[in-house]
Amino acid sequence: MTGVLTCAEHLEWIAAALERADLTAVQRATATARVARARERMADAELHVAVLGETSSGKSTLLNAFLKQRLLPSSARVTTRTTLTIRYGPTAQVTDGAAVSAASGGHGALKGTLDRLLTGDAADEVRDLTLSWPSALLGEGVTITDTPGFSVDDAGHRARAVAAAERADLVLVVVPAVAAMSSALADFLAGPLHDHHDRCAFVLTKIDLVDEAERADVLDATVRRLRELGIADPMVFPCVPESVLRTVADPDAGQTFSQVEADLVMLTNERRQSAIAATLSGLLAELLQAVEQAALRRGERLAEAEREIARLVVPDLRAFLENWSQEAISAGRRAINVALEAASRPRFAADLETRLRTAVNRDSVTTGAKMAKVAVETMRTRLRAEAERILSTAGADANAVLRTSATDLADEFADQFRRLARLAGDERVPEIPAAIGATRVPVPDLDGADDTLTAVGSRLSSSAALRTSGGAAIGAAAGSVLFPFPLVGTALGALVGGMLGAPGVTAMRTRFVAEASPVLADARSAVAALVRAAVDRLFVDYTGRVDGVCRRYLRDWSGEIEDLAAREAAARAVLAEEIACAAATAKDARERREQINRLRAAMSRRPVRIGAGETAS
Ligand SMILES: Nc1nc2c(ncn2[C@@H]2O[C@H](COP(=O)(O)OP(=O)(O)OP(=O)(O)O)[C@@H](O)[C@H]2O)c(=O)[nH]1
Ligand SMILES: [Mg+2]
Repeated sequence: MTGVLTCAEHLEWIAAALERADLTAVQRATATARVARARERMADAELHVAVLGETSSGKSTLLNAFLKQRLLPSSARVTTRTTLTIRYGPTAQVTDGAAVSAASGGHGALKGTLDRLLTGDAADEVRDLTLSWPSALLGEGVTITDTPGFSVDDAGHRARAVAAAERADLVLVVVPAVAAMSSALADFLAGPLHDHHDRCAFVLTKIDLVDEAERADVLDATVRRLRELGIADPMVFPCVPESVLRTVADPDAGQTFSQVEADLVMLTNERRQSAIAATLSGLLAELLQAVEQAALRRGERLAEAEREIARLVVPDLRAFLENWSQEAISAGRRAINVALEAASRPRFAADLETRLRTAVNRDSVTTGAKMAKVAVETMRTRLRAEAERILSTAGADANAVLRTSATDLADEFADQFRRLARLAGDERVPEIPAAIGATRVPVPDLDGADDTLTAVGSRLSSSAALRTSGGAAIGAAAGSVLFPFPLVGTALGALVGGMLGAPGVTAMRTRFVAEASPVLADARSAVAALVRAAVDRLFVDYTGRVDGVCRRYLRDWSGEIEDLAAREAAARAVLAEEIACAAATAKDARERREQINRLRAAMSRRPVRIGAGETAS
């Protein structure tokens, strides 16, 4: 932005920037209304003066003084209930914008209508109440608006006063000399008038109610107070509007008010251009602030989109799946290990030996052959059951882990896909099957151990040779079949053979159990090795299934992901441009606002003019 631009140029720039801005419906409506008002203000050459003050401060009386007759209702109570604009017109008449009522005619008819519309219940209904008056008040092309007291909260009095203040180019704030320090005035100056101090002038009324000797002090105190309230060099016009209306009683008083009126006419004349420019620049400054904020918000949203892109991992689908598969594999490994640890429970060894002892000590077990048979049966049942338990636990746990991992993957993938699609300008939601469902992780068998154990048991129990004579050879053969490990098989076989023919069943049982224990331990570790081997195969199967999941994702989604990633990259390039554009708009709006504010400050710098008014009288 270079040079000093005109309001019209600023306004066109603002309107275009607002078109592009991301605004909520409410923000857009406010901005559109402001632009319309700025356009209206530019097209309108009239100077709008609003008279504001607390109730009974003398606003309507001041206007009556300008009108030179008691036309507007005034009283010591809350009187004016709605705004009335007085503008030049060839004939005296009252119109209501909503055309509810209109009146013209003599003083009495007008006064009656104004009384009814301004003070009665009708005041709540009327809109744009206007009094046309056949002489220009405070100069050519000036409209003056009387307002309800801003100190009255009821029935929208304050709201109407605030609206009038916002529309005004120049505000005459009526301050009664008898209560110049009120907190209601301080609040109004700090609130609705806060941004309009440069267009306020103060009319200190009712100065006749202050002792003559104290008038100068009251004026000084009022100026001091206004400075404290943030008005750098307040223009204060002390006067007695009532005096004009009492001309019969006090002809000189009317003359002194005329001086104040002449000062105000001069003020409106002098300040016409700058006041209108101040109104316009105030509107433009507000709009520029809205544009800057919208641009900053947009920039922030775009930057967030960039950060969002940086957080996405799915565009590199292989890496995304690799990451998942590593986690799924270690989770599966952990689950399987936990199941395997249970295999080395010492309690199981003790339990196996107790069972063996109980089986051998049964009354029916009196021969070596029977002992061998029950030993094999016990081992078969228990070892088999334990091995199966371990394997099925490991299998089920691994299966559960894989199912959970696959569901997590599906969720994470769907989420990432959606975010990527959105960034690429696509609102699609992918349909991703929960991946694994009820698929069973197979439990590998124990390499035929069950068949083997069954065969050995039946052969041992039915072997005539074992029942009658020393059967070390047969026992060894049976043992070898029972467990395909030379050490265990041979040891058990030799044990069974050596037992046969020993004296005394009890001694034989004791010896059998003692000798059988280490054999059992060996059998257990042989089965444990079988289990470990089976678990290894289970793990291989598990990792294969994890790979299968990854392959399926690659097969089903890599094309789509590549496509979305390419579109997102294109969108990102546009985004980068938009971010730069939003930042430039924000900067431009800020600079324009600063320029306008500088101009406005320059316009409001002027010599202190404190009207001598009627203090001198
Ligand atoms: N003595 C004296 N009385 C005044 C002066 N100006 C106004 N008054 C009286 O103060 C009272 C209130 O005046 P209004 O003009 O009705 O006051 P207002 O600010 O319009 O009041 P609302 O319409 O209620 O907001 C009336 O009784 C006036 O006669 C003045 O300069 N001197
Ligand atoms: Mg009034």
